[in-house]
Amino acid sequence: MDVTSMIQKVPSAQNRDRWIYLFSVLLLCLKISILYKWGFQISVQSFWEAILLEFTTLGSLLAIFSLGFLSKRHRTKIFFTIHLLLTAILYGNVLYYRFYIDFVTVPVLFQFKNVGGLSQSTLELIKFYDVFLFLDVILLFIMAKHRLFKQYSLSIPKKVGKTVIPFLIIVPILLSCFFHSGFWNQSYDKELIVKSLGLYYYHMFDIYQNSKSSMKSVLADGSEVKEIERYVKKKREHDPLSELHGVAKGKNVIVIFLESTQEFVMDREIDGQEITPFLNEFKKESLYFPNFYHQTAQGKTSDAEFILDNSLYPLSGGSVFVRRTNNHFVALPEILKQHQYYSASFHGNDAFFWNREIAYQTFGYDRFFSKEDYDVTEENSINYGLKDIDFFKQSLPYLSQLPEPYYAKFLTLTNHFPFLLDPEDQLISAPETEQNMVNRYFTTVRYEDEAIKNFFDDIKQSDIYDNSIFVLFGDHYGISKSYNDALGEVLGYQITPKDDMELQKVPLFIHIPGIKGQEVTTVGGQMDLRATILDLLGISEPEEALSFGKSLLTHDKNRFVAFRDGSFTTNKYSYIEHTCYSKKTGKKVKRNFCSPYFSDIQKELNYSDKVINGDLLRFLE
Ligand code: GP9
Ligand code: MN
Repeated sequence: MDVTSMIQKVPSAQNRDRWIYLFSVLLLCLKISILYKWGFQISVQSFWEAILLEFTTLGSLLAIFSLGFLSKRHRTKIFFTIHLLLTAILYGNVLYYRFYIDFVTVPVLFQFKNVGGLSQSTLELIKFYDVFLFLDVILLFIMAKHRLFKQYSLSIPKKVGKTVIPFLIIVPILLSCFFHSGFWNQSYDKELIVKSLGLYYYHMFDIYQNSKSSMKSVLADGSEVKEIERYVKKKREHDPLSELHGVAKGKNVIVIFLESTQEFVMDREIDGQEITPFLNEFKKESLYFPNFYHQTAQGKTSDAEFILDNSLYPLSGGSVFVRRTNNHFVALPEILKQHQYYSASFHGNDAFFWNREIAYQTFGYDRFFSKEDYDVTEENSINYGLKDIDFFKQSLPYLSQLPEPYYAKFLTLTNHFPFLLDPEDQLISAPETEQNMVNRYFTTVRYEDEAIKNFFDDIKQSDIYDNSIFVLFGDHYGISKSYNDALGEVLGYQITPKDDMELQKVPLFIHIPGIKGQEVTTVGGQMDLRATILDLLGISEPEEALSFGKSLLTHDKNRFVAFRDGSFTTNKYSYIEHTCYSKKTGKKVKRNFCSPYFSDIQKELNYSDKVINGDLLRFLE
């Protein structure tokens, strides 16, 4: 390289643009590299993987910033704007990741209000040290304004500019795609994509994936349905009828979503006081499932609702409630309608939240009792809406007027991040970890337990109780991985990756008046709820439905619970972050113990995506 050409004079404006270009790319690259490790906890397995990630990120930045050179004027302003925009995208990801341990996807932007929007939940996630993430922006601004470095001319020989920069943009990404070729098939594993492409190429890939999936429903011709049908049939083949098949025939089905309630709260005390005194007793009179997992993703409660009603996997990006309400579905309300059931959902929040008012029409609900059906005042509401105790109180008169038999779904709300409670509703003292959010969680769960107790006290006074079965379950986690240190303090052990999966257990109770309580240890997930309810009602899955769940009351040693990111658990093994663990010993074991499940799990997640993205159920009518 001709060094003298590096120091020859170039026109001053051009010179400033080049310095800004160089610094923008390098500063942003440095910032992201730090965040890969400390902000996003990307687990790189080897030195080469780490280097590739650095270079793909550098390449993406060079590519994006190079666009500025397409303009002949205002380049400094353009570089600065790009820098600001990329920093905003980065910070958006940092905030989202802090709670959800996940990366932003295009659909998340469309459901912005539902992931906290600009509410207290978001403010809770902002930390004072975040200002450091904007230092480079200030530095660049000063550089541009005061024309720092103007005495040093930055000249890049044409040859170098034409070869080195394109080389840096293209070669690392090609190498990385080759190195991580698996991500094409596992495009639901977002950490793997970010690891393979770097954050900014990940976002481009996500935009590409989303536009592709929108096209899928236009292009689908139904030819894929047969293969999926075969798979579903085979999965259910040889399933014996459960002993409780049809035991609840014709009864009302009352489902209660326990907001953010995880299994670890059961039978646990804080300062000698039970967190869930009612539920601890209730489980003795119910079928209780201690090995039941939530399978939700970015759609949170709406995913739990979608899974329950459709027995399909949620999308890896965004919520079906928001993205796919024009599809044809064969949801639980529709199936039950064929058996003369009326369906209603009850929720003390706005009807538009999670696009419920539209989604419920798609799924066949007859009535949605939302915020406007309740008397909501400053005193009886907190956080997202009506307090649980008032919610149940005000819902009962509506419930008793529904035509029987009915399927009624209650969505509780008070135990929602950031777990706010008025002092008069705090029924136990909070633990005293350094994370207030974690401490508050236990008090809102205790409040929720009280609300459920009141509901059952009231309902037992009416004849609804004897004519109904009750299904109560946690919709998703409340305490995300980010708070593991504080949570570990309360639970009394240090949380490791394998514990993370066990912490995704949520309590499930099926209470059938007249049937003795027992613990059912089957390993299952929310995907299995619909099959279990239909099993109890003595109704079989309709021919025109494609669903992947299995009744939790039938025995099957090949069961697995697959999660949206491709991890899974069985009665013996758990597969987490590409590592196989024995559940008995908690130790890593050889991959071959987990590998027999790989193919079915990948198939199921892909088939489910195909059903949703291709709107395939319309071909089965
Ligand atoms: C709000 C309720 C809670 O209406 O569904 O939403 P979440 O954040 O848990 O999905
Ligand atoms: Mn929820």
